[in-house]
Amino acid sequence: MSSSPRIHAVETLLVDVPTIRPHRLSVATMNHQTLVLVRLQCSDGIEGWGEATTIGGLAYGEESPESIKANIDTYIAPLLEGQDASAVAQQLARVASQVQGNRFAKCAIETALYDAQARRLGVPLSELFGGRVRSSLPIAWTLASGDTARDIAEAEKMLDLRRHNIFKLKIGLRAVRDDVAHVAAIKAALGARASVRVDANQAWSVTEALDGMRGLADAGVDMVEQPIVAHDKLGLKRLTDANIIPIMADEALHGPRDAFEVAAAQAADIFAVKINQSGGLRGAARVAAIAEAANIALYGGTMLEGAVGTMASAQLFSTFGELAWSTELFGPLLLTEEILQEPLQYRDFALQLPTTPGLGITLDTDKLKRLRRA
Ligand code: MUC
Ligand code: MG
Repeated sequence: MSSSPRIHAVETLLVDVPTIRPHRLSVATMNHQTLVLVRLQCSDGIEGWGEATTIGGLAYGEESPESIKANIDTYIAPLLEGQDASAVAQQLARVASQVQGNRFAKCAIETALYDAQARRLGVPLSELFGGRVRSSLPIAWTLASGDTARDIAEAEKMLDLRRHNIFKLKIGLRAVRDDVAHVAAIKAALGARASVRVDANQAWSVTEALDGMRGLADAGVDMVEQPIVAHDKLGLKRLTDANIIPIMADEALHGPRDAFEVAAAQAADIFAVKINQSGGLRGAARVAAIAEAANIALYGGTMLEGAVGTMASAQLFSTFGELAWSTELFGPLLLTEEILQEPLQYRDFALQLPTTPGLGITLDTDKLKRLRRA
């Protein structure tokens, strides 16, 4: 009788990768992304990888890359080392019982455990979440240079390459009127060739949002993401009820509890499902299930993860029956360094899903050695 595989070691790496251009959000301008990678080594020789990212240090969420690493190293890894690697749910319950909050750190750990287990079973990770209903995922690109002409040129390039025909514009740094003019100029240039959406990352008041939404709807924009502060769910409901343009909840959703509250109030038309923000793959699956039950449409969101978190998200999103608003799993394309032996396959406006076991990717460990923080 073979004994169960044990978790030998949980290692965390901070990897700083420059972006291809400054990425301007209302909360931060990113010139690099920090990947928190988790490498889980097991007694049967199987390895699992997980990842957490956030945006702009502590500008976007309550966990920083450094806090994620410190909390995994100090509190989570000791709970897992020596435990049965194949009993994933038990290990996650152990972590949940001892660690409050820390959703991003938990996501990285959960991904690594499921990656290892799926590799052990010889199946793609999506099989552990019910199996995939699609083999590729449409991918939006975020235009966030802050410059209208540069954004139009970037969008035209993406259309020519057949890489993206859905564009999300980051707004909220300028006056509402100026933002609307910027977005309207881009939509006018792209016309029916592209879907244009905006993300204000909580920058507006309810009044500003109502004003902005009217201008954006008139300009032919398809949806507005998280226009107001995350905790104001009644405000979000007011915007949704105004029925001017579809409203998507992003930062308002920190896992299933928030999803239930927003869904019960019918405070959004669309949910951006994010694995990090939901506290992991299972949390994200529950957010999606709540949305489906409430007849709220789904969008596969990103925390601008690198290849590991992007593929973890893709494996999960491939199991969603309905994904009406597509996904934005473009994170690795925003980075200047490739950390995989074989890059992810983006073509025909979609990310192609691998069929190999686990996440379906192989890390370039020599490259990681060079890029990781000392
Ligand atoms: C967000 O708020 O959606 C997603 C795309 C992007 O550029 O930033 C992220 C975060
Ligand atoms: Mg967003």
